[in-house]
Amino acid sequence: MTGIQACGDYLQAAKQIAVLTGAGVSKESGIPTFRDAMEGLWTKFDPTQLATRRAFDANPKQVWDFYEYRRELMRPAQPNPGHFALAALQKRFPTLRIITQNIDDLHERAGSTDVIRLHGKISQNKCIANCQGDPTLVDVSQLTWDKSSGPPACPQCGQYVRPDVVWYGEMLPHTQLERAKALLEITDVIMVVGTSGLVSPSAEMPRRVKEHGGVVIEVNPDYSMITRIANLKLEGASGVMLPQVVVALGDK
Ligand code: BV8
Ligand code: ZN
Repeated sequence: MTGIQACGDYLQAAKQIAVLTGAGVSKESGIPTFRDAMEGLWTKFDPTQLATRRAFDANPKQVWDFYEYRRELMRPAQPNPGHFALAALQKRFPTLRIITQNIDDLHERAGSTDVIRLHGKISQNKCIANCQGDPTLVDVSQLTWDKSSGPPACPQCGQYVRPDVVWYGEMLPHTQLERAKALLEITDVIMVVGTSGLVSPSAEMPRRVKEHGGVVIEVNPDYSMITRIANLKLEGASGVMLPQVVVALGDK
């Protein structure tokens, strides 16, 4: 029996399937993973140092420009076969839910629904003070400001506008984290796709499932922090492996 067939059998027998995705699932859409070398002027920066409140407070323009650069990188990106395969699996197994660390919107654009987003959305911005409630989203396309000066001011309170993403050292959105925890409690098969398993608390989630007797399936071309606890590893790109799982399930 191949790994693909074994994966299909695990999914078929599952009572509740969760999928945890990371930057690797968007790699074949042309979005560099978080730990890929950054191109151009950003090569000398460590993203984990820039993706912090401290960096923003110290130099709002630098951090704002870092996100504008990444938004530019992401603009042409389209969902890839891996995203579409996950949407197909959710059609086949309607209670399947995706928990994503990614800040792009490719899962939703591929047709996945009810995605649990742990780290926010790079396409959205919010008032740094959440002056009208958490979050106070700000549509910057309606604002005019000197774009070379960095972030605009919140139209309500005048404080800075920032990307609606979770920075290192910041708590994850409470409702999303609670939804993820509740899902994991009833999950008996978790597929972990395209994550190095380096960032917490998402990195601990597969272990939670394992601890209460669940099965961990990893889809990743490389070794990761998840590999050591995986019951099954599909060693390869998600855009190649996941469509094969959908085909293997097709005639069952
Ligand atoms: C928190 C949004 C409580 C921003 C992101 C010391 C001091 C302070 C904090 C900590 C500390 N030690 C640990 C922490 C906690 C910290 C953390 O985990 N740090 C790490 C660096 C050690 N976590 C936090 O701070 C979190 N908050 O814990 O709150 C708290 C509060 C205060 C103090 C302590 C605790 C908040 C974490 C959220 C950070 N924000 N993103 C932005 O993007 O700009 S995380 C960022 O990394 C991305 O969202 C990304 O998704 C995520 C994880 O990375 P991966 O997705 O795994 O991507 P990566 O590049 O690493 O790996 C890609 C994988 O894909 C690889 O394995 C590769 O092999 C594979 N791949 C490649 N191609 C393919 C593929 N797979 C499949 N198919 C392919 N084709
Ligand atoms: Zn405000």
